[in-house]
Amino acid sequence: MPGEARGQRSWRCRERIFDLSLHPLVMGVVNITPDSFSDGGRFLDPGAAVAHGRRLLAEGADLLDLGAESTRPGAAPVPPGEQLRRLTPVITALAADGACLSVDTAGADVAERVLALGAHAINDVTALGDSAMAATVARQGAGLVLMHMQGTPATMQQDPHYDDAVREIACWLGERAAAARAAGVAPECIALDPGIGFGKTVRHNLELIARLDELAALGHPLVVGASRKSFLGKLLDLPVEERLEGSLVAAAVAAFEGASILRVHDVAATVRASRVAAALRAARRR
Ligand code: HH2
Repeated sequence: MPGEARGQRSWRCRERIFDLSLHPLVMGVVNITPDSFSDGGRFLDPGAAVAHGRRLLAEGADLLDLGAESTRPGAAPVPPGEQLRRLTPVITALAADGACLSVDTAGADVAERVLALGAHAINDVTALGDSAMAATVARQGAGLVLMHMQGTPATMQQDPHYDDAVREIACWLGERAAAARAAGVAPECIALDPGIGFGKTVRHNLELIARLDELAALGHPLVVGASRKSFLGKLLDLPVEERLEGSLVAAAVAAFEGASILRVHDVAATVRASRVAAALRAARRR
C-alpha cells in the first residue's frame, strides 16, 4: 500500500493521547521475572525494577511495559496472584512518578487489578485469549496491544509454518482488532503487533519487519518488538548480550516501514536510531 495511507496518527491510553505523527514511541521493557530470555532475574526485586523503569524513562522511554510472566519458548505460566504480587509495588511507585505504564499480561483478572492501580495500557500477547479481556480494557478506556502468536509459548517454535506470513498475520490481526472493537474497545485505543519471534522462523521475522508497511492498511498503530531476539542471534551467531546493533537495525527498519511503537530493552540507543529512521521515512514521503 502507498506510504501515505497510514493508520491512526495517535494512540489513546486512558487520559494519555500519544501523537504518533513525528516519530515512533519507545516502549521500555521492565521484566519483573526470574526467567525472561534476556534479563531474567535482574529486576525481580521491586526496588530494582522501579530503578530500572526510572532509568529507562530518563533515557527517553515514552512508556514502560511491565511484565511479570516470561513468554520465552517453554516458559512456565505464572498464576495471576503471583503476577500481581510482582507488579503491584512497581506500578504503585512508577504511577506515582507520573509514568505511562503498559502491563504485559493475558489475564483479564490481572488487567482489571493493574488498571485499578493506575496502569494505562494492557499488552496482550494472546490477543484476547481471555474472553473477558476486551470488556475489562474497554471499561477503563485503556490502551490495548493485540499481538500475533502461532501456537503457545510451549509449542510456538516447533516448526512454525505459513504460506505467506505477512498476509496471514495481517488478516488475523484485522480479525482480532474487529473483535476488540465489537467488544467495546475504542478504535483509537487499539495497537497491533505481528509478534516477532512468536511462532516464526528467522525468515518469517525478517519478512514481517521488511514488509511492515503492508500491515498499515489495518488502520491501527503498529508495535514491533525485535529487541535482542533469537533471530538476531541466529543471523549474527551472537549471544543475547551482544545483540544491540542487530536490535537497532531491526528497530530502525521497522520505524522506516511504519512502526509507531518500538518495544525495546535498550532505550537510549533506540531513541537515537529511531529518530533518524523517522526522519528518513519523512524524507521518503515528501
Ligand atoms: N515480546 C516479548 C514479550 N512481550 N509483547 C509484544 N506486544 N510484542 C513483543 O514482541 C513481545 C511482547 C518477549 O520479550 P521479553 O519480554 O524481553 O522476554 P520474556 O517474554 O522472556 O520476558
